Amino acid sequence: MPIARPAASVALEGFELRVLNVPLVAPFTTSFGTETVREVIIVRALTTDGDGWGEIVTQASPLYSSEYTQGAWDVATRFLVPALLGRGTLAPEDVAPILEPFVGHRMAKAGLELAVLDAALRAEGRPLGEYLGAVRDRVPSGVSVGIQRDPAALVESVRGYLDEGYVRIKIKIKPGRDVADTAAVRAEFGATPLQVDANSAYTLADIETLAELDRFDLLLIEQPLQEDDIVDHATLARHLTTPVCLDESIVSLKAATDALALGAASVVNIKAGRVGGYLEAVRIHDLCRDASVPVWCGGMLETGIGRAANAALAALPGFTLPGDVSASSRFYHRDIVTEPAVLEDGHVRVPTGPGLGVEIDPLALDDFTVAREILRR
Ligand code: SMG
Ligand code: MG
Repeated sequence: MPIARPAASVALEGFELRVLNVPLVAPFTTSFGTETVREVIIVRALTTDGDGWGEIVTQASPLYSSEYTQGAWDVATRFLVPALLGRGTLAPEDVAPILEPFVGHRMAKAGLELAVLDAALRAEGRPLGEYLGAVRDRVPSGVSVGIQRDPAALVESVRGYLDEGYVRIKIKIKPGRDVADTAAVRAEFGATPLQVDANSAYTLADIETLAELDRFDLLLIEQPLQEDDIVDHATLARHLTTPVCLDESIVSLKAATDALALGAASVVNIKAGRVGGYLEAVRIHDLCRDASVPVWCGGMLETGIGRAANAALAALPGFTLPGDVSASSRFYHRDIVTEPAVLEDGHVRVPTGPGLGVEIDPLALDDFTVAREILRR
């Protein structure tokens, strides 16, 4: 369903942007590298009716996508924020059209849109979940497990998450760390819903290796090939019994439409940052729902701000698979919100307060801030 009732306009006074360095509880390793600190941009929209918060989910280096933190900071401060402040009074639904002339930079746009949306909804006393069309008050919680030292260490890591109650396991794979790792987890945890994520680490030359994963009864294989390999993903999908899910490739409603038309994906990972905002994310959800294609909510190691918004998004009816919407403690000892998301019976609650429904912990925010700039009208 498209957004049923638009949000009210807000009068923008400015934006505050901060780069945060938030330590991770443990290193997180994917096919493209290892992170020990989450470098992220937090946005605060300053309006005459109060503040709103958003998160730009870029990483320090352009390894997951072409976007990265310093690039997002530059484009936001140089082009995107001035365009929004130039408009002055605007509704959250106006943000994407105003920023549309600037090519790409979807994560930066998404973080700004979320801050405006949060400000508008807080002023109206309306929860984000209700605005987006949530139909659940809690969402099943999956966990993304990074590449470990060896398959035995991976099994122990997975065991810990299952003991905590996570209802679905995703393991990261890369060439040389795929079949044996998946086999080890499947052998130890027979009935566990399991999926793998390659973060674009393969080519069609690896098609027979990827086909070996078919015997592990996986929910899906996520983004085996490059971002723009849509036709190759379709070729691969015809060769595998494991459903192919796209993450990096789905950068917009148009990309999702094309991928489905070509048979490149039978499952879609929706990340608001990657597609330019929560409103575009809802449009992709609607497209997939109409096409009976299951979707799930991806994660970008969000702080409590983005994590609250992801829980709201994941509560829409088409999100029929558990998402990477974990408890805050999966990544952080200390979050920047006063009530970080917790795991309850394998689920994360959808906040019910106005806007994001979470409050910022100003001390934590200050402690993690490494750069700060305020732009005013
Ligand atoms: O937030 O739980 C999370 C992270 C989930 O694995 C995750 N995200 O490709 O899906 C993905 C990755 C992108 C970030 S990797 C550093
Ligand atoms: Mg992924």
